Amino acid sequence: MKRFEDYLETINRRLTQLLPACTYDAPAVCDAMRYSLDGGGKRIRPVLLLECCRLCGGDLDAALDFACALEMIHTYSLVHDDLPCMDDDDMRRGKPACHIAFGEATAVLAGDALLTEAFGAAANSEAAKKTPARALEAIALLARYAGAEGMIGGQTIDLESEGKTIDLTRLQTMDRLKTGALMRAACEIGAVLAGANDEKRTALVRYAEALGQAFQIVDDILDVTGDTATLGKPAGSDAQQQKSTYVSLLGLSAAKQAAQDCTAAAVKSLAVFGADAAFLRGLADDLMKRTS
Ligand code: GRG
Repeated sequence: MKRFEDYLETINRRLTQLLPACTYDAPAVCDAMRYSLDGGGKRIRPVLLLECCRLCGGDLDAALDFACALEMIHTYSLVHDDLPCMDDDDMRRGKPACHIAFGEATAVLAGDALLTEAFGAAANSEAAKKTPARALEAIALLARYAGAEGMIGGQTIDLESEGKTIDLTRLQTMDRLKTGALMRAACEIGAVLAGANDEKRTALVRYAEALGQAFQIVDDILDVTGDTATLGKPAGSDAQQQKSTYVSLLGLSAAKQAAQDCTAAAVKSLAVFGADAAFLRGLADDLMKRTS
């Protein structure tokens, strides 16, 4: 997928520029931030943001720092999720987790700093200069979807649910917040920055919700069927932590069917864009077939 690679290159180049140079008085935290952000990540969320912006006729250069901000927030969530007080995982993106490489306290600070820098990047973006009202709305969305009403809320349900069996409705709520909220942030912010009309914005929100659900179901499946080397993070950790997942509640075969159904729903929601949404359709299919 040529367009994916082009986005990836642009995002990675800009992330490197945005990260504070390690000439600060506190280089350890900068090293830990770079280490966690560098390489290994699929960059799905920033790619989604840029593509949704393009699809709605927006300015990609202006939106780029929002895309990077979202990846910083996602990366902070992974750094904190791996901490001993959370999932206590030693490996992430194919290398030792941040707290293993830099120590727990520095990993907490690196996550905090990535979250903070993300809002700085959004506030200082080209979009904020060119279309300040849209950028302000996008910053509010970023806060809402990353916060207690979004990803943090999902992580809270996750922690409360450890060692218990939760029902499918509760699992879906958890996934909608923990995983879906940042997917929704990506698609909705892309639309908002482009000044999309309600019809297009709603279509992209529906796409994001179904895609986020499919993404998490595949994550649950890979935790059972994948191997640690390919995943770049420990396989089997859901069962080890006695977490309820799509696979534990429905079984592998029904979970695979659910992932296909959600992917089909995501694809269907793009009808308003016609042929121009081919990239997003292909992305949904590729994410369902992913191995890591
Ligand atoms: C601890 C603040 C805090 C939040 C935790 C997102 C999250 C909430 C935890 C991460 C662990 C996890 C399994 C989340 C579900 C979403 C998910 C599958 C994340 C992994 O996303 P990928 O596969 O990761 O896009 P890469 O490394 O490719 O960027």
